[in-house]
Amino acid sequence: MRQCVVCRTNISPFMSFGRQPLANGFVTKEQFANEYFFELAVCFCPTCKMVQLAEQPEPQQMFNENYAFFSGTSKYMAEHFRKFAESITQDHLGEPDALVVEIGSNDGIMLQAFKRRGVRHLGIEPSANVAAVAKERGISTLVMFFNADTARRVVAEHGQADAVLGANVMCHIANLHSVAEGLQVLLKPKGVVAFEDPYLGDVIEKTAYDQIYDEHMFLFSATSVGYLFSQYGMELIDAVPQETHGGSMRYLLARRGARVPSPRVAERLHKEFELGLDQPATFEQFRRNCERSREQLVSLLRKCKSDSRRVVGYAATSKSTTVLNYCDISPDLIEFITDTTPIKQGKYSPGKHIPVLPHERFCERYPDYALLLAWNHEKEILANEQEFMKRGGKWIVFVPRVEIR
Ligand code: DWN
Ligand code: SAH
Ligand code: ZN
Repeated sequence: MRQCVVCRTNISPFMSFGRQPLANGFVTKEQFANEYFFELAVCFCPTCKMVQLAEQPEPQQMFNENYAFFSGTSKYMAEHFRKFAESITQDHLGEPDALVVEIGSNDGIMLQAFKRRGVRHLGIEPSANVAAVAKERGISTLVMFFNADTARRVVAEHGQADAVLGANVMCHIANLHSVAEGLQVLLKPKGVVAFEDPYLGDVIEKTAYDQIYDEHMFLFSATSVGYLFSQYGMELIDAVPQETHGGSMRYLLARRGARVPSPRVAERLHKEFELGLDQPATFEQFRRNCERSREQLVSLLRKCKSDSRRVVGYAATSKSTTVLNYCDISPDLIEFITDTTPIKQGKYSPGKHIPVLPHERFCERYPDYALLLAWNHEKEILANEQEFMKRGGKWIVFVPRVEIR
């Protein structure tokens, strides 16, 4: 038995993905013998409705000076963050000398839009290598983990913030209580918090189980986010669906009574009730859907192999670590994975040790099939890979269902 991180109710896992390595733990051959593994299991709390990992590696083990994910690898995401910054500036930065703080600012992909507008900004980013890229771009960055202590330090040095932003970071932080306390400290009385993360509703509807890996400690819904922050004198004032990362939700929060909540909040809570996101049976069904997806993907890849077809993985995403390890997909089924990130290239995928090679290697000799491991970037990738398709190349996808396209 474990206790829910949010409300301390006793909980137990509804499913396990077995032994998993760090999702971004790309390794050299010398590191194979000492690779770290942990049990990736997921729990649902019937009281506060938070979906959470039973166990997460230490934050410093995942987020450090060798962090492998650089946000700037997707042009579509850069455009998404430009629009995010624009909507915050228009709707929430009325005050002169307003301050924007971003948690998990990575290489500065979002803050650069505020910098360009001359808005006072600060990024809080513990992974020193990605933070260094942001700093080179002239973006003020504090290389620290966000928590209540960090928030107090920021307030002492810069004052309170008009907007505190986060993308794909809140769901990474196990100590949500310290985050919520930190937001209480950091936010001006009329300030706004806006953060987005992969949405539980999309994960369930699309059987997108690859959103579950070490870094993703939580799968949020409006219901669970509202519950958590209500304990800290804050309320959900909006919930806006996003297409990014295969289906995300942007949550806007303010101090209770400071803003009038949008009718979208009540509508979303009702939709989540209809979807059964508060019911254990929904997660039992999800587990069965994952098992079926695994069987279908493995038998499709085995068939490709017996037909002597070449299959290459496209994009060495964090998400793919769960898929490859859960489905036990080794280099006998996938020749290599192509990825544009220099620090992943020349290394091997976590756990299954599939070689990661630069994009040029993909173009040099197109395979028969590309397994679309970055299915969330499908539009961008297909636009770039017209030539592969012209030459008869096909995509194997597994979300929302296993199929060849
Ligand atoms: O939440 C998180 C999100 C924001 O980013 C983090 N925990 C880690 C990471 O997750 P991911 O690795 O699943 O992210 P992406 O954006 O789906 O994948 C990016 C990877 O795909 C990079 O290694 C670059 C690669 N890529 C590529 O090789 N060619 C991406 C695109 C768009 C491409 O055309
Ligand atoms: N916001 C970017 C990066 C997401 S990856 C984007 O959406 O593309 C998650 C980032 O959060 C990593 O850069 C990681 O180092 C950072 N992070 C993890 N824990 C954190 C914490 N406690 N405080 C601030 N950033 C954190
Ligand atoms: Zn709970």
